[in-house]
Amino acid sequence: MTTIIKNGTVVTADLTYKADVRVENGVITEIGQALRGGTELDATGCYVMPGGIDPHTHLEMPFMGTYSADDFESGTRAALSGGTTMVVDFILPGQGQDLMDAAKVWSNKSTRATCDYSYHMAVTWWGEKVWQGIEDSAKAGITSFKHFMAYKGALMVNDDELFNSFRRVGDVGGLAMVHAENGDVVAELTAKLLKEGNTGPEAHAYSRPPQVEGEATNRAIMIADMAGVPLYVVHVSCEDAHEAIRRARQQGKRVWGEPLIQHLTLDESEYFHPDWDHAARRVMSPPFRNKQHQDSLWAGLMSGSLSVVATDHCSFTTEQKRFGRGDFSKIPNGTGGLEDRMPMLWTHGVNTGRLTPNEFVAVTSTNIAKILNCYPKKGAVLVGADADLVVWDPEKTKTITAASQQSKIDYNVFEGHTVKGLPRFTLTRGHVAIHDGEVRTQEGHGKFVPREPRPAVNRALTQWKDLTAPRPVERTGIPATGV
Ligand code: DUC
Ligand code: ZN
Ligand code: ZN
Ligand code: ZN
Repeated sequence: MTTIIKNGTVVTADLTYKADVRVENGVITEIGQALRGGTELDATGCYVMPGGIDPHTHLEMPFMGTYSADDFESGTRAALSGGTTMVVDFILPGQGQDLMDAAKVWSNKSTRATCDYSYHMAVTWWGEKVWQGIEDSAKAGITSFKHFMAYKGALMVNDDELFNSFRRVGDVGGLAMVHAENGDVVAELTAKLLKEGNTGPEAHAYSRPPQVEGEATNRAIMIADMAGVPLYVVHVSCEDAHEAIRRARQQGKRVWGEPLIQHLTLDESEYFHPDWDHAARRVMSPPFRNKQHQDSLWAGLMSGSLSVVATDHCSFTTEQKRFGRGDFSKIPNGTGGLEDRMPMLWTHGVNTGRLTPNEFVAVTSTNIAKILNCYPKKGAVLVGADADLVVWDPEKTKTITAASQQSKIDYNVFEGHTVKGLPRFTLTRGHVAIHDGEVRTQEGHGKFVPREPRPAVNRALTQWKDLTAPRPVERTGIPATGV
């Protein structure tokens, strides 16, 4: 089966040039001029780019007494519809559960995926079994490990657990990841707010101020430095966290930050909307912030101190959000965005002049493919790479509305936003899943993408290097003990 993408402009993270692209049996086999022979897709006026990679999704995840509403079928259909051709979902082992047993549960769920996927493993508790599970996970191609510093009493790990797990992850050549919020402070603030009668969705934001994120981000960076492991900080929402990441990078530490499209384009005023449902639908952690924080995130993307734009896609229906009526702490945390990440970032990033099309490719696809060690199979337009491609029409517009979305939920946090820049075609390993607005996804087409470990590069740069082989100092004149 041969497909030729004709008359487009190839845009990668570093090059822009006119060329046709030949796709055979799911991979790119030729890039050149006036290619012939096969089914042709007309890319006139369009950019041919690596499909997006969303490294942060929660599909069909058990969480806060319910399950996130989008599963691997609807979630990946939404992804492809918006030009994203790979998702990385989080395996969430229960307390005491073997990591690889949890991996089996995820692997059953993801048989329905319509595009390729990989996993991060969450470390939600600590013990002998987890120590072994980290190695087993890495051997199975799951080489990134997420730690929750929040959700006390559920997913949260303490600093001793964080340090032990980080060291183990470093030893297997893995990547440590954190949800960085100070869970102890969040729990105290939540209890205080509820006691004082602050029960509405706006109090969710008050319970998680930027300081809890800035503190935890800095702590995670320092612990990763002492453990000798590279660190990826998910959903960076504020200047306080960004500042810690910027400083670490400037010191030569291997630290990456991931802002979400929601935090880049929506702000805290959403929580003060008079309609309870409107506000509750936007409850997520970390919460939306004010304009100053948004400006900081955009500056980070523009300067390169922040590397990846994701979604944390974790969708709940209005009915599920209503579990928290009368108590904001029971509103399931999470918002959707899989279908809208690429068009929203193009509209607010490229069309405004903040990002070049090449930078757009970098932050939506290539950077994360490199960080997660699946480049150039993914994130590239190169001969031999998977034909995960998006033919992007920069002139195409639409107004986002829940009525026409792929996600299963009954609303969209970007409702009413007009975007300019949308896929004309989306290809997943050669299969044309989105064809000029028509959805032709195939349930079960998606395959697991295993990833190789790599050496813990952080070691070479940190001060910890000097302390790796501590030895006692020979001393004379030791004072006598006692009086
Ligand atoms: N934050 C959310 O809003 N939802 C899922 C998990 C998380 O950390
Ligand atoms: Zn999180
Ligand atoms: Zn998440
Ligand atoms: Zn908008």
